[in-house]
Amino acid sequence: MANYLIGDIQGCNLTLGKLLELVDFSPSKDTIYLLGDLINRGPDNVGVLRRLLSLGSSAKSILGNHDIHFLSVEKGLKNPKNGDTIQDILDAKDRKELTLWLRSQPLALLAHRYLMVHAGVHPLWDTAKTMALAREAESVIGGPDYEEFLKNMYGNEPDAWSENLKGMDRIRFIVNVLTRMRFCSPTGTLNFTAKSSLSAGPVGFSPWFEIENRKTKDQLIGFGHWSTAGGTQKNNVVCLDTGCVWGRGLSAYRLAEEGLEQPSEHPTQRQGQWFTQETLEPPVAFLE
Ligand SMILES: [Mn+2]
Repeated sequence: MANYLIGDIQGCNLTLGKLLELVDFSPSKDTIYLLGDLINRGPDNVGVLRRLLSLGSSAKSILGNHDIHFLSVEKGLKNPKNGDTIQDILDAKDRKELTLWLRSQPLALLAHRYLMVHAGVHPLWDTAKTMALAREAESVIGGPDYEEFLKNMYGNEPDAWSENLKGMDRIRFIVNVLTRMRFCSPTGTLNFTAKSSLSAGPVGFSPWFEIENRKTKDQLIGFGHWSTAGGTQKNNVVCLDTGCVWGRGLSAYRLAEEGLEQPSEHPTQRQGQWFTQETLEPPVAFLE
């Protein structure tokens, strides 16, 4: 009965297979939690999705920005971007089934004491609020206003949270936090101008998990999305994006069974065990 958090797969199905062998994954006993960006930039997106579907309830996924981007390309609302590799899903005979499955995946999960998101958690949201807002956005992505959402989801505004946000502005903000956020101000303003190293944020902004008084500071959180933060394990957060598609590796973090942890001042450090499979796919540069 092992539970694993796994970072951004991005179509690296071969590496995912090897990682599951490495941890001796048994679908009848174990559960893997995939932290979003299941597809894109890597070579075998169809393979990843079919594998996850076939694993049923032993693989639980959340959506990342690349997964949602695919939905808007699939719907014909966006052209593929330079470096996108999602054509294999568009050409697949089970395209419709795979797309429907993606649309029904959540934006956040709460399991084994971990809050799981692709990118981050807003400093003004506690765990219950985060889950409630994720459910709000999921019902739009999986519901009849789906096309309206895809038409309106691109954009960095609004950049601050207010309970009064309504309609697509509200949904866009929720999705931006959960699937794209990296840097944030202490009062919760988002900034999307910087993407690289943790220390290279714009003046006045920090990585979201370093905001001192964020409301989830006592909540264990697993996330992906930020390959330069991959392996980070502090402030109760653990970042699983270890840059598989950039030629580095795909990581799984085995959660300790509840009640069996060793006491430690750093809850994430007493919990998990890391496994990393070196990337087996060709470097992403060769795919572009
Ligand atoms: Mn991402």
